[in-house]
Amino acid sequence: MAAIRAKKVKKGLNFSIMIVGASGLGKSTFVNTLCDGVVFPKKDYPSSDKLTFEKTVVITPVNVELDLDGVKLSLSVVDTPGFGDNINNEACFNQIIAYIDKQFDDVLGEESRIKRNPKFIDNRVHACLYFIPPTGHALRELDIEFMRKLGPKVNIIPVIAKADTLSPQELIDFKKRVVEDLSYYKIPTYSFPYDEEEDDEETIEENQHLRSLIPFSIIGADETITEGNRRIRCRQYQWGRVEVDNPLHCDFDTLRHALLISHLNDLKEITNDVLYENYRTEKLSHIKDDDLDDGASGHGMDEVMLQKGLLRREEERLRQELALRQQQLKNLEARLSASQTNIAGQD
Ligand SMILES: Nc1nc2c(ncn2[C@@H]2O[C@H](COP(=O)(O)OP(=O)(O)OP(=O)(O)O)[C@@H](O)[C@H]2O)c(=O)[nH]1
Ligand SMILES: [Mg+2]
Repeated sequence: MAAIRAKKVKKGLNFSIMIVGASGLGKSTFVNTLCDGVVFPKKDYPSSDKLTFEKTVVITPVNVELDLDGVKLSLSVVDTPGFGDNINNEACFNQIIAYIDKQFDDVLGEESRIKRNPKFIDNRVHACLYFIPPTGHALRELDIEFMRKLGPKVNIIPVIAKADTLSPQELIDFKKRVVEDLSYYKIPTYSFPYDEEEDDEETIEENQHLRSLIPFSIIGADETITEGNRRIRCRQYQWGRVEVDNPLHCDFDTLRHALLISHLNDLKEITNDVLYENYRTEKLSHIKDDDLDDGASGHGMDEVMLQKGLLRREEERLRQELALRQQQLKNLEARLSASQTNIAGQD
């Protein structure tokens, strides 16, 4: 398993994550912290004496090239507008879900083409970080509803935003309550799956540890200080500072490693083999139902075209397979007749 992973990692990788959550929870700051650079610059507003982020109002995918110990990772980060202060959260939800669906549809469309487009870019979202506000109470109805909608389409990783605003004990209690809620409301989240029989002990232990950290506590910061030759990313307060990369202060570094290194392939595989496959099956079964209901002239011409495309592709695949088999048969016959000639010659 590790060998296969290492091989894939060497080739250069791409990965796509989405950041979702209520407004002002530090989503854009997190992106900058994750990429260790300024993906979203701060703006200087005349009404304020502080530099601050521009509010994210549209879904913004950005591509960032990262170098992880010599391994190139092309990371697509999809920042989404914060919801919660909005009268119409529904519109915001729909916009986010439509984005995820659109990436699935693009792949489905591409698969149905006879000739693949070499320039096609697969933008399916492999992981969605869901930012939970650090209320210290429990999950809000809004969070439950949204995560339940998102869960069947994307690997959700719940995180507690601005974890530095809770005391260590408050954080422990809050995490416990969130875990109870996730289970009680049957919210499908990415669970760092492992197989007791197939996986080695180290993998099982690592995954159990990561599972025990859900929901990951997150601190985002743009500030960096230097102590000796140590570069520290932190938020400073009068009483001291909280360090982003210190596992004693929050789970940021552990989550970053899991996302971008250790579990990147697993998240991609689940996206392709389970989430996309479910989406595809459902979509195609709808096409069939629609055809039965309305006949081919009914609504959804795009979908009829899509189904025709899939059939055409299957036909092409069978034709190619037939040609290959015929060629193999010819080769076999040629070898057979050559060996018969040889035998006749020996006689
Ligand atoms: N205490 C604390 N503040 C944070 C943290 N992360 C970000 N902030 C601050 O929270 C404010 C909002 O941060 P943003 O990153 O713009 O939040 P956002 O979720 O992108 O906001 P919208 O785009 O409006 O949804 C900024 O002033 C940040 O400096 C954190 O981990 N802890
Ligand atoms: Mg933002």
